[in-house]
Amino acid sequence: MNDTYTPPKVWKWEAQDGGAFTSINRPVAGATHEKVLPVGEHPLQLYSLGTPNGVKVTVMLEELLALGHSGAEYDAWLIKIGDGDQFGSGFVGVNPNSKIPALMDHSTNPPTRVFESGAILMYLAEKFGEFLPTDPSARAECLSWLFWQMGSAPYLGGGFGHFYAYAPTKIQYAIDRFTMEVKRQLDVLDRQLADNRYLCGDDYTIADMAVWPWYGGLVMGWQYDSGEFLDVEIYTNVKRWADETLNREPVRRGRMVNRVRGEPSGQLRERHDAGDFETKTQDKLEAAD
Ligand SMILES: N[C@@H](CCC(=O)N[C@@H](CS)C(=O)NCC(=O)O)C(=O)O
Repeated sequence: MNDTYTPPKVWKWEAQDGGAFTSINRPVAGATHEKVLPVGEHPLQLYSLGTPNGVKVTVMLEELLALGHSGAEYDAWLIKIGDGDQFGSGFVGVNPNSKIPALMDHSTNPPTRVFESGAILMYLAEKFGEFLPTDPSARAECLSWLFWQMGSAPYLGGGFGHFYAYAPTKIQYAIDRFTMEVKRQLDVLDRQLADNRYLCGDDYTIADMAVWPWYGGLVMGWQYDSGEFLDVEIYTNVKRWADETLNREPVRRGRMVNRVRGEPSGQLRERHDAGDFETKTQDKLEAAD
């Protein structure tokens, strides 16, 4: 146990401890620099990065396009959060909270801004009438799981992931606390998915889109190199659902958009056209250089 720190009376923003993200963490909001956001030709302009929160939205857009909703065509611009792009004035205008994903819908007059991935999923679901049941009870169940994700994932990312993978020192108290909670959350999902094909029943919904990038990714062993530590193999129903979801073609496509890690052939850093999946992946761009 580290018991050498006594908090001062008033916390001050001083030298940081060298953990991941220290260069972008600040105790104040607002823009740090002037930067106008680019706007492409499609009605929907997404400013994002291929993290679990970003993937939720690109999967939704690819699912809508796969159903034939041409109004869901979008430009996906890359926001490099490690470089502080989220603090540019244009981005802050779309999301005052300075976090990806952020969406502008230019098909409305005036254009509509939407931030928070759960709000973006709901906005798109209502706009296109897909992936969110209209029956009040089924809708309540779907929104319950959607908001479960919004409330739970910060314990996974900001709690477990931060202290297990990113913090400069391993603090057993913090790792124990958040591991306990993440395993409890996985058990919540495992029990729900024991009796349901998808989170809210037989149909794939925005709840699955929100939960899968975080908890599906965890049981796939993609998050924090923590699969063995969390013994993810025991959550067999979550694994079955995660595999089935990954087999959806729009999910595979959505995962590639704004992705900057992994195989170059799986990275479509910016997407402006459906054809970009064939011609603009990172392997092809690098070969053309
Ligand atoms: N609750 C937000 C969380 C968004 C979020 O945490 N985004 C992270 C990347 S996954 C981010 O932009 N971080 C940049 C920063 O904190 O400065 C949502 O679901 O949209």
